[in-house]
Amino acid sequence: MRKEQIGKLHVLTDTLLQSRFSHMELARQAIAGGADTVQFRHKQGPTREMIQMATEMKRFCNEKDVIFIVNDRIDIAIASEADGVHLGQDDFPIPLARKLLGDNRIIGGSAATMGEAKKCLSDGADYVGFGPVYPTGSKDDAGPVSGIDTLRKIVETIPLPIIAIGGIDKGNTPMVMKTGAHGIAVISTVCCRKDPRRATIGLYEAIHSEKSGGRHA
Ligand code: TZP
Ligand code: MG
Repeated sequence: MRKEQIGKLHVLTDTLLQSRFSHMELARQAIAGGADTVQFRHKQGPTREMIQMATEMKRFCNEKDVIFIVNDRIDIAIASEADGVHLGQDDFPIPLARKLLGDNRIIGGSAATMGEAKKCLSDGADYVGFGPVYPTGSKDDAGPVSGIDTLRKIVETIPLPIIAIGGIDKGNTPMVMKTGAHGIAVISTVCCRKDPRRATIGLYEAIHSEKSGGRHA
C-alpha cells in the first residue's frame, strides 16, 4: 500500500504493560484520537491467535485509512496482509524481509545509535524508529537514552523518515518534532493512560502545534 506515505503518529499496542484494553481496543481508541499508524506489538503467545488479532486489526485500520504494521514478526505480517513490518536489530534481517515482502510494503527498522541507523538505511528500510530518545519503562533492553541532540544528528544524517521513540509524551513532542523528525511512536503514553483516545488527541495536537514548527499540518 502507500509505502511512500509513512505516518507521523505511530501507536504501538501493548497488553503486557496494561490489561484493561485489548490490542484491537487500543487500535480503535488510538485511531479515534488521530493515530495514522498502528503497530501490533505482541511479544508472546500462540501464533494462530496473533494471526487472528492482526487480521482483524489490519481490516479495521485500513477501513479507517490507517497504516497497519506488525512488530517483529514477518510471518504474522504476511499472514495478516499487513501494510508493513517493523524489525529490530536482532529480528528478521531487513534485506530478507524485503525479498519476502517486495517493494510495496513498508519495512521499518529500529536503531539506537548512528551506526544502527546507517545499517537500516543500507539494508533498505523505509523508515527508522530511533530511540529511546527519553527514559522509558516500556522496553527492558532499550539501552541508554540518546537525547534530543543525537536525534537531531540522526535526522540530519539519515535520508529516511525518522520516527522518534522512547519516553515521548505530549510535553516533549514539540521539541522532538522541531529536530525535523518525521514523527513519533509511543507505547505507554497511549496504552497505559486511563483514556487512550484522549491521550492520542494530546499527541496529535502536539505534533500539529505551532511549537512543533508548524510544518506538520
Ligand atoms: N524502542 C525503543 S524505546 C521503546 C521501544 C519499543 C519503548 C517505547 O515505549 P514508551 O512507553 O513510549 O516509552
Ligand atoms: Mg523487535
